Amino acid sequence: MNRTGIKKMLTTTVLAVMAVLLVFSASAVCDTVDVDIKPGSDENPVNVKSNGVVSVAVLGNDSFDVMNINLTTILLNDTCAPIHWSYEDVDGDGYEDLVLKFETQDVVGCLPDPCNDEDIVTLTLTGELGDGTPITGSDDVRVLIKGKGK
Ligand SMILES: [Ca+2]
Ligand SMILES: [Ca+2]
Repeated sequence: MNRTGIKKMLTTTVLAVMAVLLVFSASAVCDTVDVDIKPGSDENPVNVKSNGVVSVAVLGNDSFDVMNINLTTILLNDTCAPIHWSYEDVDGDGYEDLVLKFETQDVVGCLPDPCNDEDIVTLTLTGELGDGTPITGSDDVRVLIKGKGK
């Protein structure tokens, strides 16, 4: 084998290794899921003074069964865990959705500090499926600071 042949072989080997690495890293990427904070509301207002709960739906579809989600792995912005969950078809598309409830004050704790009235903040939900596949999805909320001083 001449010099060019060896060089060609090395290049091919390097390319093959890179391709394998690429496929491997792609498979480790999170599955993106549809998240709808406050199903039925597009504005998703969150009143920072509220002591209620914020509903967050993870929407199922023909290729994603929300039953596969490992509920104990779910976190909002890496910090808040849901206090309650149920399965219902919130958007009426015929596919069961997962509806999570978070304490509003826990969600407020995820917001940037300071936060201004009418700020739009993106919250990200993460979790894992039963087989360990990571999932992620996000939606925006509109911050409401009622009773603020002038
Ligand atoms: Ca919404
Ligand atoms: Ca649905």
